[in-house]
Amino acid sequence: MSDWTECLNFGISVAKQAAEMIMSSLHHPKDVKLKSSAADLVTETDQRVEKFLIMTIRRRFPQHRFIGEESIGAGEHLELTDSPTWIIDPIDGTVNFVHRFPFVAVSIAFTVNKRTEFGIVYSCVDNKLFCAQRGQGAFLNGVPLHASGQEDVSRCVVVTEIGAERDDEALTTVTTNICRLLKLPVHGVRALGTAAVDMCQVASGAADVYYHIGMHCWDIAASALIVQEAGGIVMDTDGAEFDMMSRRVLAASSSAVASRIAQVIRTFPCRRDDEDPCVSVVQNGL
Ligand code: LIP
Repeated sequence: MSDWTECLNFGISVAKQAAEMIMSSLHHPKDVKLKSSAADLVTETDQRVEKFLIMTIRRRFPQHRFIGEESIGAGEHLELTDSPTWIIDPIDGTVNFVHRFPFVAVSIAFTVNKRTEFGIVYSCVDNKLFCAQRGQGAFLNGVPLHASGQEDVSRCVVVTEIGAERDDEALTTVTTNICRLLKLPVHGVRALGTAAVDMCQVASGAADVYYHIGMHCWDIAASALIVQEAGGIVMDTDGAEFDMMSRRVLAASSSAVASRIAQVIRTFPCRRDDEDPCVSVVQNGL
């Protein structure tokens, strides 16, 4: 079995440098542009950090491939192959970054043969480095992480996101899901504005559930492995096997809680991350 520790250590070193770039820009004026909706933002810092990460990693590992949020946003084709691939969100929580809401993270996942070998989530404001290497556990600043193991859904804290979609179907689904969970009941529902950090709360046991419809592979590829290596469950929102390209995820403290949440939440249609926009337009007659 290959050991990707050298890549992991290099990934941690560049994630820390990226976090310094983000923190040095957090309190400065930002050039903000819109992407898919009025709530889906990008700044020149997002683009500069992603360019730094890809250039620096490519110089060290020239044969590796990359999937970067802002590169894809600029029109690059998204294809996950068997090659060693770095899946990068340079600033997860861009809206938070623009508003200086103190939850922004660098998220870096590394896949080989389409399987995540390690994940890194660096929460910049509170200097929390979450990381995991397949089969070797999950850690927060070097201390082992363990999911809560909670099996009673009525004793759960649930983390989710409103997301960037603003159409009626998405907003109705998102708000109805939150109401259905509150009526179960659960102890509470939280949203930090960054999927990666949201999901790491399940790995640390500070939350018991994270679910989201509409996020992207770069938001959750790293934190999905971190949850799994911390003993948590990661699956699709209907209980099927997790598929990082599906734009749906359910992470939980236990199978019992995961199954109960999967019964309650509903989804809305999202184009897969790896779906060719032209093909789906033709197929759907859009
Ligand atoms: C964000 C996610 C967050 C979601 C936002 C956005 P970004 O990613 O982490 O969970 O609610 O709509 O997708 O765009 O800041 O990298």
